[in-house]
Order: sequence, then structure tokens, then C-alpha cells
Amino acid sequence: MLRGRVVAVHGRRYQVEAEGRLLSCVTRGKRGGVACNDRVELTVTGPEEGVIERILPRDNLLWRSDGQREKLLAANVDLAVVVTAAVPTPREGLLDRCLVAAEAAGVRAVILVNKVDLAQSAAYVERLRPYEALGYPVLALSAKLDVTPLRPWLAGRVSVLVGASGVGKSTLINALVPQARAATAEHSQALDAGRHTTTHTRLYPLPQGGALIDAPGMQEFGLRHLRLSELQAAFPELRGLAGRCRFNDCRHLREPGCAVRAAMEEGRILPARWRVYRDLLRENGHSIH
Ligand SMILES: Nc1nc2c(ncn2[C@@H]2O[C@H](COP(=O)(O)OP(=O)(O)OP(=O)(O)O)[C@@H](O)[C@H]2O)c(=O)[nH]1
Ligand SMILES: [Mg+2]
Ligand SMILES: [Zn+2]
Repeated sequence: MLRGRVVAVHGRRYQVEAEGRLLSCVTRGKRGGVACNDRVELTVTGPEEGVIERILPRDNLLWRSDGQREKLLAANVDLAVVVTAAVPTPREGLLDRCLVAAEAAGVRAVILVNKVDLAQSAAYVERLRPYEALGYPVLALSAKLDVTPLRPWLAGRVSVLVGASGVGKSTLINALVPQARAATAEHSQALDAGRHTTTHTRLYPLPQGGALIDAPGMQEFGLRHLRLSELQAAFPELRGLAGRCRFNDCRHLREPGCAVRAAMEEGRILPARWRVYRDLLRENGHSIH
């Protein structure tokens, strides 16, 4: 039995790096459930093939769940780089859902605004500045011009790029990893049609140490697996207000004496963030009065 690490996920086929070899692997039966950067034990079944027998305990797992479908983004990561851009027009709440997934997984997150060479970007960066007070540094750069501001964050870490389709994740990969040659959308038609350029998840070792994971962009980000307490814990702005509401079990929706609603009315909580919180509660079936 070999130990290895999953460096690419193509549906139910996994590329595993084990003792200097690259093996194309499947799981036993129809189990699946293997994430990029999982540490696994495998049996070699051919010159370049293997079967994953076991996933070793994970430090963390970033994933989303819409209805019945579970999408694993990456395991054992040190940093989630949530990539966004003014173009294509961001979908309301998607960035926040990425941040919630990172919080729930216990993964540190930074926000990266790409495409600052575009005129629309300056206002967008300003709109995101308040996220710094929540603990999410906001980096702004252009993958086409200069990725220097991102480098210190990646050094020696395993980081994953998450974000909508078309924000420039693969373009960032190509700028940071010399031999990567990840496919990128060269024309926006593909994006208008809702097509994704990157269709699988892949880990790229960084020349200066550490690694960077590129994943397909998402249009939606369900978090159906999070319970009420987990959702609340994933919003940093709610943490400081715990226990300040009139009711112990306040869900911060329309209850009287709610400290969260009061903070929002005083401008201390972003209404757009609260709406994401409310929507997540609703999607997860926590009844709303
Ligand atoms: N103007 C500008 N365009 C950029 C920049 N970075 C990427 N793009 C363009 O944005 C488009 C999408 O880039 P990709 O790197 O394919 O986006 P992605 O996030 O990997 O998309 P998916 O793989 O579908 O998730 C391409 O046309 C890129 O050339 C940038 O800094 N400035
Ligand atoms: Mg891509
Ligand atoms: Zn409340």
C-alpha cells in the first residue's frame, strides 16, 4: 500500500502523486468523495494505475452542497483565496457564501479583487473594503499585469482559488506557475453562455514552495450541510453580539430586541451580509417567523 496525495480530480477519476509517481486512480465501488489535496492510501493496479483504499484524516474540507449534490473543493488547505471581479457582474451573495464555507471549515480566507485594470474595478474594491474589518484582507490586482501582491500570501502554503466562473482564477494560476498553461476563457462569449472554462480541480506546486489549487468556477454556492449554530458561527460580525439579544435562541431575523438587527440599523452590520445569512437559514429549512 502506498501513501499519496490527490493532485487532480476529474469526476470520479483521481490523479494521485505517490512516491514520485503519478497514478490515475479510482475508488473502490462507487464511493467517490475524494477531494483535491486529500492524503490517501492506495493499491497499485497497473504501471500507472491505482485504487484509492482510504482517505487519511483531513485537517479540513472546503465543500458546497446544493440539495442532494455535494461538491468537494479541496482538502487540507491553509488558505482560501476568494477571487472576485467587477466583470462579469458579481452574483449577489456568492462571495459571502465562499467566505462562509471557509469559516465553517476553519480555513483562513482573503478576498482577491482581480481585473483592477478595468475601469469598473475601483468602485468595486471600495465596496469590499468593509470586509477587512471582518478579518478578510482585500487584495486588488490584475492577473494580466502584476500578481506581486498575492505572492506573500501563498508562500509555503497550500491555497485554493474559489470564485465565480470568469473572475480569472486560471489566469492567476498561469501568472504564478510558470509551466501551468491552464486553459482560460479568451472571449467572454463562453461566459455569457454560462459555460465554465475549467472543468476539473488541479493542484499546482509553486516554484517558491507551497501549492495553488485551481477549481471550476461556480454559479451557485449551497451550504445545506450547515446547522444553525454553524451558520451563525461563520459570520464574524455575529460573534461579538452573541448573547446580546433579548431571546437566548434569537435567530436574528424578526425577533424583538435583536442586537443584530439593531447593529444593522446603526450601520455596524452590512445589510447585504445579513441577507445572505437569512437566505442560508431559509435554504437550510430553519423556519423563519
Ligand atoms: N481585463 C482583465 N481580464 C482578465 C484578467 N484576468 C483574467 N481576465 C480575463 O477573464 C476571462 C476569464 O478568465 P479565466 O482565468 O478563464 O477565469 P476562471 O475564473 O478561471 O473561469 P472558470 O474556469 O470558468 O471558473 C478571460 O478572458 C481572461 O483573459 C485581468 O486581470 N484583467
Ligand atoms: Mg478557470
Ligand atoms: Zn438576534
